[in-house]
Amino acid sequence: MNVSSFKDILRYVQQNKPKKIAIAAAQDTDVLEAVIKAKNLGIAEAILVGDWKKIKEILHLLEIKKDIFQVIDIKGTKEAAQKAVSLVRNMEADILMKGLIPTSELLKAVLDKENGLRGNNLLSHVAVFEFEQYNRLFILSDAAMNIAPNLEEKRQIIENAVFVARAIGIELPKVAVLSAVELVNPAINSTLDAANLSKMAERGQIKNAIIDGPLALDNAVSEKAAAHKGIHSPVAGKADVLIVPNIEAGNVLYKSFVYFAHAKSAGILAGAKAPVVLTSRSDSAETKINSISLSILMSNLNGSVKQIMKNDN
Ligand code: COD
Repeated sequence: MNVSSFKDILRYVQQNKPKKIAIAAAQDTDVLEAVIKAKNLGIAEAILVGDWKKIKEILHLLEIKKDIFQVIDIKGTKEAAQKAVSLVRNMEADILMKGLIPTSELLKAVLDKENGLRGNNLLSHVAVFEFEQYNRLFILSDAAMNIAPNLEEKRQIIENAVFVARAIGIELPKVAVLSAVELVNPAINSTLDAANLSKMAERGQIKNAIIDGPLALDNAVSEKAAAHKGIHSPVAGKADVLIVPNIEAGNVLYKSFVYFAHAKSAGILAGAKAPVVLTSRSDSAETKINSISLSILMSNLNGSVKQIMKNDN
């Protein structure tokens, strides 16, 4: 599969049977609009877990029949999150999506050791971007979950991002571990981590990707900038995946892509037993559908990509 736009992802997931999304605290107009659209596109069904009275009012305002989705009436957001997580855990739903609930509350339910959705890896946020001037998708991580990852956490963040890259058809993704400069500077910790991660990849401690760093953003994405600096690297200027040093750098880069570069975007949590869609209030309707499509793609390929990675190890 070769994917170079969100339209390609949507077309791809439309070829499969609709997936089931469990919405935690579904009493949210934007989220309900997104799942109605996903249903109309034929890509998803939903189980609405939340305050039925409020959900009913929203569906009425949207002029949508109140019985189009299965509903589980739970008023408390914490309890709704636990129920939605359990639906995914018990495989009654394929994907978890955040409704009207604080992110931290949902993440607590997801991270719960006994009843959550933790897999063997760290959970991390993986964002995908489509820019008008590039004919390929870019991946950015972690802009929203892990605050100040250490070396081992960054290794797992890379693994999750590579998993998503391969799901969108980038067989051997080029991963740039970003910092402010492209030379190792002991005073800038992220340059040390980046150099270590590159070496770990060389030694086979991170598989299925070509990894290089430290790289600054310009020489990661612009061949001209890389040539100007005399950087000889298979990743420089050609990166598919951008790994940021911490959540602040990631979040600023994410928002500058959207606000200054008008990038189209999608985001999911990877590394869990199933994809988690964590859209925020400020996300456009298009971003919400892109994120749902991406989560469906991940859910479809979950088994096969995991298998591919297992075989490669
Ligand atoms: N993956 C797997 N397990 C994790 C992860 C993870 N990413 N993070 C924490 N855990 C586990 C820990 O090992 C531990 O067992 C348990 O969860 C609790 O760990 P704490 O005490 O570090 O976790 P919390 O609850 O204090 O914090 C976890 C959050 C994800 C809530 C925290 O990291 C956070 O607030 N992240 C930023 C979220 C945010 O504000 N994003 C911006 C939105 S755009």
